[in-house]
Amino acid sequence: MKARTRAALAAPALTLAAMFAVAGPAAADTGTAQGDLTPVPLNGVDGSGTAMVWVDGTTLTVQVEATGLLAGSPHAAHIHYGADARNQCPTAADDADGSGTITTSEGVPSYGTVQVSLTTSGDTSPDSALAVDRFDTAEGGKITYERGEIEVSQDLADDILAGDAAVVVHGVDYDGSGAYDGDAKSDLDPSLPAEATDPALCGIVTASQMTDMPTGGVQTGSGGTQGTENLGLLVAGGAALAVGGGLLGAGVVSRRRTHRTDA
Ligand SMILES: [Cu+2]
Repeated sequence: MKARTRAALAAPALTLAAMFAVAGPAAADTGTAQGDLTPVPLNGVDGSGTAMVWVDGTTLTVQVEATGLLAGSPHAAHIHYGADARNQCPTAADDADGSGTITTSEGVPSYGTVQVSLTTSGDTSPDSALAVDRFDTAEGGKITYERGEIEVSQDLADDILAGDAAVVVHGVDYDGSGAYDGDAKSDLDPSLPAEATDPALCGIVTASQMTDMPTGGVQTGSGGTQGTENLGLLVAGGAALAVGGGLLGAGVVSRRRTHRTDA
């Protein structure tokens, strides 16, 4: 009996602990960081863009809009940060080997390493840094990216809110051929041309006034967007059906009353 009582007392205590554990992240910092994306020097990109990051505890929603990118090609995009980095975008002085271009590696002393891969679906960790099939393709040279529910470490969330993270969009066209090609190999993956991975646009995102989340709710990348939207429609449809059913029920009731009054 005594053991049973103890167990019964322990259960609510655990539940309470679980509730606090859930409440923890929600009580963490929230805020937004945003920045303008500008061409990485020497890399021949005539483009621009904006990046916005909503931070809610350790969950990010990221929006990136950019133009002037190589059309019809996928553009890897990441949040970069480095504790030892300058937390700036590269300058022409970062062309360490004097090749006349800034490679991704040459940008690392300024913007740090890949922390988040801004993929359209699936994994968002640095493991997906070169998952070219899961990055946005620049239709007409433009990308419009939005994804929510990106989980990061508390440290990175703090670094972003501190204004130390960079959003970098990769993929350039040095020879103007209209495709990723050329003899120069990527410093990240020699099976890819350097054009596919060299940085095109960069922007440091810094704390900004709290801005409303994207309208239409948090979407989970273009891969997951479809599903989320459908889910939203399903839910909305279900609600409408419930309301409709209620109205129908009311109609039936009033009709009955009318009948009764007539009778
Ligand atoms: Cu990157």
